[in-house]
Formats: sequence, C-alpha cells, structure tokens
Amino acid sequence: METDNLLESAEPYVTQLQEEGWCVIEDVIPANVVDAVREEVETSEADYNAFSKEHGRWERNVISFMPKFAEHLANERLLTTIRQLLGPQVRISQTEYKIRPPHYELVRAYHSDFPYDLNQKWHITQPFPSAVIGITTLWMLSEFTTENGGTWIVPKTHIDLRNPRGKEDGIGDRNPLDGEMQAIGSAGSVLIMDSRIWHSNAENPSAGKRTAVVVRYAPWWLNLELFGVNTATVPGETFDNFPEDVKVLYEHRAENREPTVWL
Ligand SMILES: O=C(O)CCC(=O)C(=O)O
Repeated sequence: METDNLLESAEPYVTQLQEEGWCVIEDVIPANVVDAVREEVETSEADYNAFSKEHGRWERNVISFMPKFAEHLANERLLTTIRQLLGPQVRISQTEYKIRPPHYELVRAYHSDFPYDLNQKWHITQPFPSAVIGITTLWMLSEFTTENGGTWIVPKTHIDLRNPRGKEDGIGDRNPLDGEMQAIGSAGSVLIMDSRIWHSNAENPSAGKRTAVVVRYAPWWLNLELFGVNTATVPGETFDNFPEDVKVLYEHRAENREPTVWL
C-alpha cells in the first residue's frame, strides 16, 4: 500500500490508541494461514521449554521457535500505527507465549507493561511522563471472547497517573476495576495497547486453549539490555530467514551477525 493510504488507514487506530489507550486491528494474520501459525505456536512452546531447561532459559529467544509467526511482525498496517506513536525507528523488546489452558482460573492481576511495570526493577518511576514509551501487542491466534480469557483492559488508564501496582495508589491489582472490559477479536487480530494501560489476563472457563503471543515494541532509544529471557538471542541462521522488515525489529538479538540495519 502507498504510504499516504497506509497513514490514512492507520488514523482511526492511532486516534483510538491516543484517546482510549487500546485498539484491535483485524486480519493482521490472514485467515488462510492463521491455523498453521496457531499450531506452530502451540506445538513449539514445549520445544522452547525443553530447550531452555537443557541450555538455560536465557539462551534462545522465543521468536526462534516460531518462524511462521515471525513473518507477520512487520505487518504494514500494524507498524504504521505503532510508528505514529513511538516514532519511525522501533525494535521489539519482548516476545512471550501467552497460551491459557482450558479451565484456567485466575484472580485478576492488573498492571502496566515494561517500562511502566512497577513490579519489575527496570521501571520508570511515578508519575509517569506523558509519553508513549512502549506498545504491547497481543496476537490473537485463537478467537478472543469473554468466555475464553479475552484480556481485561481499563480504557483511558494510560493517562491516569495512578497505577494498580502503585503502593500509594490504593487500587489493588487483584480487584475488578470500574470501567474494565475484555478485549475480543477473531483469530488473526491484534490487540494493541499503550503499555501504560492497566490490563490483566483473564480466566478461561472454556474447554479450549486461548492462544496468543505478546510482542512489545519499543522506540530505538530505550535501553533493552536488562538481563532475562527477553535478551536471549536468535541464532544467525534463523535470523537470516526472517523477512528483511522483520530483521530490523530483531537485529539487536541476532547471534554472530554484524549489525547492518541500524548503520
Ligand atoms: O494474556 C493476556 O491476556 C494478558 C497478558 C498480559 O497481561 C501481559 O502480557 O502483560
């Protein structure tokens, strides 16, 4: 698509993100491939866990285990929307499996994401600056419904200076919150959130898995070298097979590869 058309088609999403703190873009992964991508993600989690148990959990980046899924991470509509908020140069900071098993029970655990997660060492201190410093995307590989664990979100909280994990804020991250709603969407859709927005996983009383991957995008200047699973590397040969526009997002994790994209 032409740049002008892309910007125009991203406009409603950007506006919703700015005003409400979240939006859902549909059909990011086309309907004819989403089943194969879901299967790859579901079956590879066991391989990832086995590999990490044997070699160490910071050894290999999750994305190395899901090349079919990786192909979609630079989707034009999605990246155009994200770049309007984070600026033109973005990288992926974190990638994690988010598969909720059938009959998964959970008390809410409201939080904001990196770099605003007050339970992590590496967080910005309150009051958060009025700036978007992270975008969280939840890739729905099975349909998200209110019956199978669609993510809880509290619209507009991206501009609230309090936080569910703020010790002085008296909100309580385990409580139902006024205005909360569950994000829903068909398989292949992506929930995009300003990482400040208060959100939580939800119970899955259904008999099926709720399959998703969380991918967080950061501006180029944000320090991502924080130790942990998300600094795990991608083997060079795996990285070489990523599409060029996806390489840009993961080059900082490529093993034995000279940086080219950012030079
Ligand atoms: O899996 C979900 O629905 C929410 C995940 C979440 O809260 C997170 O990744 O920060």
